[in-house]
Amino acid sequence: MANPVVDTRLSKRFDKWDFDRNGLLEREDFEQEAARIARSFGKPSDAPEVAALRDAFHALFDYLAAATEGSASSLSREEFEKAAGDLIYNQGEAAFNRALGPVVSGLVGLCDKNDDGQINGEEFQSWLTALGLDTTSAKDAFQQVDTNGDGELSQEELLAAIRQYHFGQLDVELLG
Ligand SMILES: [Ca+2]
Ligand SMILES: [Ca+2]
Ligand SMILES: [Ca+2]
Repeated sequence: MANPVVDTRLSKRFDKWDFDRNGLLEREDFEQEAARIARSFGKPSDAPEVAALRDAFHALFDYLAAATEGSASSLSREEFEKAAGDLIYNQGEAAFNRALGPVVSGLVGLCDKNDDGQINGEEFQSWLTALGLDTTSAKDAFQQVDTNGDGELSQEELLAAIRQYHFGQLDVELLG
């Protein structure tokens, strides 16, 4: 399954999530990432949407840690790439959606200003900004993720785009 684009993307994801740059992914790193995203949306740390995103990142960490044979409290780069790679390439879409769904739903919760459960063009701009992503091609990125073309990004479309990104089938970054 190995392919250079795909490996680079997982490795980049590791660097991004290793918040304290100690070469290991820990629960604390995932918590910091959730807090950083919440801050960039200007949400207080005790807001329910922030708690939901933090819980989702915790659950994702626990999932990945449980999938490795070594220590359950941290993941080396190799362990992360193996566990995340297995989830993405071997376990199928349903397992991927179970693991990443809460994170996507937490992000939608923070971003969804008009509270309709979907992300429109304006909300998508704030998503990209909060995740530290390039907004210059936001319009093009939006259209690629909006596969049914209804002008809204559903959670299903966002999840599918994240999975395709890691398969190297789509060049839209959604998680930073
Ligand atoms: Ca770390
Ligand atoms: Ca919305
Ligand atoms: Ca859509």
